[in-house]
Amino acid sequence: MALLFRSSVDSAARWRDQLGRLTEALEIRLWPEIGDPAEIDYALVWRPEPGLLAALPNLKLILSLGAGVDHLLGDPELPRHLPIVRLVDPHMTDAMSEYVALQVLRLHRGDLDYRAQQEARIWRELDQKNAADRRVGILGLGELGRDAARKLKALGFDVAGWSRGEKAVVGIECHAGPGGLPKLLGRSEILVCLLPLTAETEGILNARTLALLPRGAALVNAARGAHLIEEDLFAALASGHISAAVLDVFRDEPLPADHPFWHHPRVVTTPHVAAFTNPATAAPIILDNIRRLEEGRPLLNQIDLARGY
Ligand code: NDP
Ligand code: OXD
Repeated sequence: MALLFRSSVDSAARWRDQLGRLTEALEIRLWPEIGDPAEIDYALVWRPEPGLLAALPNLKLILSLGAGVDHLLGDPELPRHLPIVRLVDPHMTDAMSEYVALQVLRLHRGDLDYRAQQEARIWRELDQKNAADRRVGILGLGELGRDAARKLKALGFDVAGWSRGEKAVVGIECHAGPGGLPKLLGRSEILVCLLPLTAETEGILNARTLALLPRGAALVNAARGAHLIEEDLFAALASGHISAAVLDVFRDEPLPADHPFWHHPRVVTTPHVAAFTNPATAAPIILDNIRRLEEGRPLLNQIDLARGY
């Protein structure tokens, strides 16, 4: 059995070591040294070049190196008849919830204002709300959104979430579908985006939806840059309707050096690091799915191409 590893992130050696420690049955081939393409059974990939997967005639399964699969679905030659699985790793889920908690607390406790005051040597107490009086809304109640919602709830926040289908999550006010979106937005003083990028969710953070947030609301986008219409966020920040934004993901990554997000006083950026894929914890999960396929058992976290996630 042979697995092709291809990632736009420089992690190939770590993955080869990690997978090699767990199995001798799988020959790991690191792109571009793929040998005979007809010998490749599995492809473990992050942003593979379009056409690469279609050039593997005996491929059986495509495994995403991340939770998202939008990096695959843009390939016009994607072999759509093959199963595609995404990564769901509890350690990654914990990491995302840490990031969300950090940023929600930063916004809740006025950290940007205190940083600005420190810069200007101003000693002034600002208003302090209880977490129970702070309404947080989460777009996406999947693996990541549900965990973040529960952990924010445990910190005392008043949390609601939005998903495609109806959901019940203990302690969380749940909204669903297009009809539920205005309800979620209208109550969200801090809005967190944890949606997959699909045809339906692209550009969902736009002038119309931002306008539905209460005046002074703040945004955390840890999902995908293409969820956000950047010009609309700049306009909402300029008018004061949105008070601050924390952005981990961008339309262009790395964020271009001359991009205005870098020095906007009300924008915090991080370089797509909310939740890394960690070879040590992810490799056993990936191998489990390969074994499942070999043994004819159901795959875990297989995506639905029609839904796009
Ligand atoms: P899941 O597939 O588990 O959850 C997706 C959630 O979004 C589900 O609740 C789903 O609804 C909801 N959703 C999808 N489409 C719609 C829609 N049209 N309307 C309303 N709700 C919708 O994904 P994960 O939680 O595992 O991951 C979410 C995303 O986070 C990834 O796709 C990736 O883009 C991003 N991510 C970012 C990382 C980073 O470091 N910045 C790291 C990891 C992931 P339903 O439950 O009804 O299906
Ligand atoms: C992912 C990511 O989708 O890191 O896993 O963005």
